[in-house]
Amino acid sequence: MSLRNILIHPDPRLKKVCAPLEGVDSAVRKLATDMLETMHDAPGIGLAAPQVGVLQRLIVMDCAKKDEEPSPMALINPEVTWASETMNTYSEGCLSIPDQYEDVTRPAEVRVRYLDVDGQLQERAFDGLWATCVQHEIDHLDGKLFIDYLSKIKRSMITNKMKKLKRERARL
Ligand code: GNR
Ligand code: NI
Repeated sequence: MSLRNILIHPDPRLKKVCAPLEGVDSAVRKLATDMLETMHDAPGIGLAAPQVGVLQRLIVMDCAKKDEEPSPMALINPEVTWASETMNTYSEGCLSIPDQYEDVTRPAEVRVRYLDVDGQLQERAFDGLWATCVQHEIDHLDGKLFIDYLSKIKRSMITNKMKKLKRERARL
């Protein structure tokens, strides 16, 4: 297990459309394990491979509440196959945009098809925080961040804050 460095917005790698994985091998399983460890350490409830600089379609999540059993998941080449018409608004954050939270409205329920770490095709329904999180993570694979749902003015304010944060971190 090893922690990976999380990229901070703005970074050109966070804007790329990621490539599908051709199969599931030990390198993919190692990446998934490292990403889960990095996500828990952050701490966060989800993480997408491009956030650690890997431009491949892999996401990890664990949206279990503190009083629930942990339920870590890794999803390879995830695709939304159905989205509810009912929408849900959540105050979203992102490990690549630290300490910034804004309301985002998305479908309340989705079905997602993906490969698990054993290379088995799976399809699962997500609701509540899980539904928000899986859509936020799949957006990362298409180079999309939650701030892309905000007004231009809010987005540029947040981007400027992140540029400042990166300058300060670089000076240390
Ligand atoms: O840790 C995270 N929390 C979160 C809260 C509301 C909606 C989405 C998220 S995902 C985020 C981790 C992250 O940046 N994943 O890409
Ligand atoms: Ni994110």
